[in-house]
Amino acid sequence: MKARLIIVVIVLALMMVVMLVPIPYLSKPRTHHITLDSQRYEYDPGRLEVHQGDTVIIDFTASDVVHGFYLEGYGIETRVEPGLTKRIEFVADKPGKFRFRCSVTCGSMHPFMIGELVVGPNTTLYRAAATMLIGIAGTLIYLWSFKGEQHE
Ligand SMILES: [Cu+2]
Repeated sequence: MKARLIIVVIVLALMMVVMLVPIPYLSKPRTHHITLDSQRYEYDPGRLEVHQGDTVIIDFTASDVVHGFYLEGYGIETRVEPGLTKRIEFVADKPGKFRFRCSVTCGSMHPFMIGELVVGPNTTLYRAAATMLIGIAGTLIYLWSFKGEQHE
């Protein structure tokens, strides 16, 4: 009897820990302020990393000629003239990898002017899934603890 109570307490405690222990940096939505420069035929930086739910503010500039920014999956498009700054702001609500590419024909290698936005998973979802698994495992262990008794 006592062993069963201990199982229940341990399982509940584990669920609480997984659900509530803060993981700084990952838990809270952040605002990323990114300066993205473009010139033939690349973006600097070429890869942006955020997490789902984060707000992304991009100050988009061009160093040589007019360049564009088209973000696949999010359908965001803009262009900027050299010397100017275009602000792009959005919430990264879709997880996954998305390419962004130049939408202005800027030269012979223009089709290869591609960057990547990586939107990492929402950790709240992972926590919920982990909590559920612990709950299921705990329930199975609890039920299994009755197994021997029924035959006695
Ligand atoms: Cu281009």
